[in-house]
Amino acid sequence: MSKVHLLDYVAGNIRSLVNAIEKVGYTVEWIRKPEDIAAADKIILPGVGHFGHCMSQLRNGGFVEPLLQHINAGKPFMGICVGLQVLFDGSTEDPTVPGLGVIHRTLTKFDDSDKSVPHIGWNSASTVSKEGEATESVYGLNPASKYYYVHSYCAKYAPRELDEAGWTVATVRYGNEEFVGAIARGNVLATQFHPEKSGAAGLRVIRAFLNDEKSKPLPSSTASTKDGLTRRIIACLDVRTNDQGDLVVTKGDGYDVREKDGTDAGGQVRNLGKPVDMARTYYEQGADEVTFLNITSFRDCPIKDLPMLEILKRASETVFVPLTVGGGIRDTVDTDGTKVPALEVATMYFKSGADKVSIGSDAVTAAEEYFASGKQLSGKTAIETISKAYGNQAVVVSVDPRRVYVADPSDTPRNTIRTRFPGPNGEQYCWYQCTIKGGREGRDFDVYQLVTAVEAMGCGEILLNCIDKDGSNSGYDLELINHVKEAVTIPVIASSGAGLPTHFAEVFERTRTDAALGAGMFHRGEYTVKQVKDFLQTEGLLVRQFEK
Ligand code: 1PR
Repeated sequence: MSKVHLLDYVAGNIRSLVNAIEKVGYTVEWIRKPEDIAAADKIILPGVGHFGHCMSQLRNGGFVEPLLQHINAGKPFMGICVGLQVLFDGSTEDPTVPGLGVIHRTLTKFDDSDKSVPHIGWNSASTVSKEGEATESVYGLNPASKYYYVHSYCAKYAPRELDEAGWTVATVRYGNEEFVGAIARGNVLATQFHPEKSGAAGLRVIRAFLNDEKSKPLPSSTASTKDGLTRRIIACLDVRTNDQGDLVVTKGDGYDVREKDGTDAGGQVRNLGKPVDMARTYYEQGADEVTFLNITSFRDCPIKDLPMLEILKRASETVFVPLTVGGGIRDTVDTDGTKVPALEVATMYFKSGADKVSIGSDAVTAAEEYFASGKQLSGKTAIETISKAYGNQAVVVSVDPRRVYVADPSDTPRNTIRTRFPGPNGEQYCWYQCTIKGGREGRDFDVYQLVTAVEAMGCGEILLNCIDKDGSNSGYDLELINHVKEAVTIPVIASSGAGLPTHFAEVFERTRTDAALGAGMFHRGEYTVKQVKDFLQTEGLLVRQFEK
């Protein structure tokens, strides 16, 4: 088998990239030291997290000069995400750290006054000529396809500096900003998006680079998709062991995952199927992301044997869209008494194929301490340590709130809203109480406080569940979503309550949510992800089409 050299200079999720390279028929050789570069024919440089951290890893490792020699010798080089960014002169993310200086532009942060940042989701990368027709496919790029982006900094598109320097630029628009989605010149290709997480469209780009297919004509029928971020649909699998010890996908209603049998203890744990098989099914139905939530955290299991690690390894071999894993991401004591920091737990998940980790209970505890300390950051929380190492786009906080009704806002110090759905005694106001331990323990702390604290700590996205709505098939809590969207600029995923395709249209049309999640309605086979996306398209909403 032909091979490609991979430079893993910064901890990150490269298992998915290795799986994607092997999927297109190549094997990976690792670059461990600078001398290995001279022996490499093709090199791929991945990268997640901070520009400065990645550049300092390259410099401290002695890789900069050999990489520039490889590029200047005309040998094939591909940079992915921060692996694209380091090709530039620099980035305002770390103004004192020079880049490799191959592309003479400086990256800047997205304007977050009119949109969520990071830019997370599926967007275009189009080399459509100024006359508007798509003429050629540069390295397999297709203006009709969508690709997965997750970044806060970008290279604004500047025709003079780039095109006149001989670069072919695939541009992409986010809000009112047009930036570089992919860029190519001679032996160099770089993508801001993650081709290894962009389904078949992304695999096509990796295959074209590895096969040295710089350009080929596009079918005349190719039409560009509408510019902009698609509506992101996420399938969520709550995972736990059933009473027979088997790992199953289950689903609660109001977080109660046991069948109703008239007893207080409840019946069997709902068994809705096998996690890896169901994840693949949802990928093939067009899910834009898949989330696994380990809802029992396997308390008596050695860390290295966590069943979710194996699930991620197997799922990432066939699911080429982002994978998030939650449940038990916190400082932990192993079964032998060894202390295992949250960062180490997260690293095990990233190395097993996760792209994002989701933190629930621990985030509430950290946020309470943040407020108790007068909004001082300790630098020691799971959120801070993991986002510092892997970038904020790798850290999701999962919120498990429930409504607490009050007759008047003055009845509580918590952040209240006026609700259109009065409480049991006609209360016109409510606040959203944070809970931990899967909803089993309520805290005197509200969701508005939680999300503002975790955003300050470096969380990149909010998974906004709702205990009152969970499993209800009655639609999302739109008031909760708007309440949270007023508090943060990071993306929010609406979760809990979806039962019909119209619920997805409703949440996108009546809130500013950045994504919408479904669980029970998919697991029970009532609707497929494709049916939801097809319905959204008929409603005029932009969705990504699954490509085989
Ligand atoms: O606290 O960091 O160990 O994380 C535990 C994680 O497990 C959290 O993300 C928490 O939300 C989740 N969790 C814990 N217990 C349960 C439970 O159900 N007993 N699942 C649970 C919460 C939320 C979604 C669900 C949506 C959509 N489930 O996973 O899928 O509510 O459901 P629907 O579309 O069927 O309405 P930590």
